[in-house]
Amino acid sequence: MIKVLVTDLEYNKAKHIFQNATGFECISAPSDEAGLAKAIRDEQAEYVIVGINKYTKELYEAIPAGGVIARFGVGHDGIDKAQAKAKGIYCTNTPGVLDDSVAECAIGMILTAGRHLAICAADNKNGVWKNRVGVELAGKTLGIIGCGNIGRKVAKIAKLGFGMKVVGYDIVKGSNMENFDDFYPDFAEAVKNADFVTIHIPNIPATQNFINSERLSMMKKGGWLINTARGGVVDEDALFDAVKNNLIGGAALDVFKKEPYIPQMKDLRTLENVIMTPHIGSSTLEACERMAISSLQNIGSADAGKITEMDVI
Ligand code: 8YV
Repeated sequence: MIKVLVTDLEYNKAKHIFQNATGFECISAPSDEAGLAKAIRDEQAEYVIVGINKYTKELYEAIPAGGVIARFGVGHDGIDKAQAKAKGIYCTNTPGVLDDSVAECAIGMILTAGRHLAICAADNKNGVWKNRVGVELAGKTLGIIGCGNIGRKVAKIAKLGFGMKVVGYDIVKGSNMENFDDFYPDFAEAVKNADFVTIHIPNIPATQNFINSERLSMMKKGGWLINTARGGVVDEDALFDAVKNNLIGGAALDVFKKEPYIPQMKDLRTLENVIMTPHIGSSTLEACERMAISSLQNIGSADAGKITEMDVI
């Protein structure tokens, strides 16, 4: 049996997969680095499946050479790949298995913003019956920041499903852009007429606070910012000021610099036109099953010495 430690949040997201994976003994483990490292040593494990936590030292010291850190998901900004490589540890992720879920979540946030669904629902729960006039998505312009797998999936839904005009921004124009009406390598051009701007870029050193006060000022007045990517790419205090000062219409955020959310200098929770969800973009039954299976497949390939079959990051 291949022993695998799975961080508790991820284990619980796909418990039925981890409990019934033929050939694997999957054990739930703490998500914090010290607790996870201790569990690895106690279980003499060489394979772990982890979520989005940032791991900086003890994890890499606990896993033996030839072991695997398998991300339950795509973004791997929490993994120190260089440190892992130096210790002969493989790191993998699960590309392509959560695109629909995250894209649908982004579209849902656009709809929620456009029709004030979150505040209307909250009002009703509080005995407030208040009609709020929103906008149709049909004919509106959607700016997509980052035209990779998820960005292109959002474009398809927005264009074919809602009749939106889709404008893409990226540093280079890739292929499969058939659902984009326009594309610009210039951020200002891509967002200046956008009623909604959705972010789908990775959290890397070059994208830290990519959405800053300058870029927010380039957005259309009344436009909404949607973020289902990573909190690191948005300057949250600049966003607070842009919404507070009505430079933009509002923001729908599923990811934050600190998760669970802790305000930077200014508290986004105090703004009516900021919608906040707890990093649920890929939290669907289907995506969690696929992330679990893909993570186990990567570990199985490593255990069989089939390195070329792994989604190495
Ligand atoms: C998390 C994500 O991995 O894939 C990503 O980059 O942020 C998410 O899918 C997942 O929520 C961890 O449980």
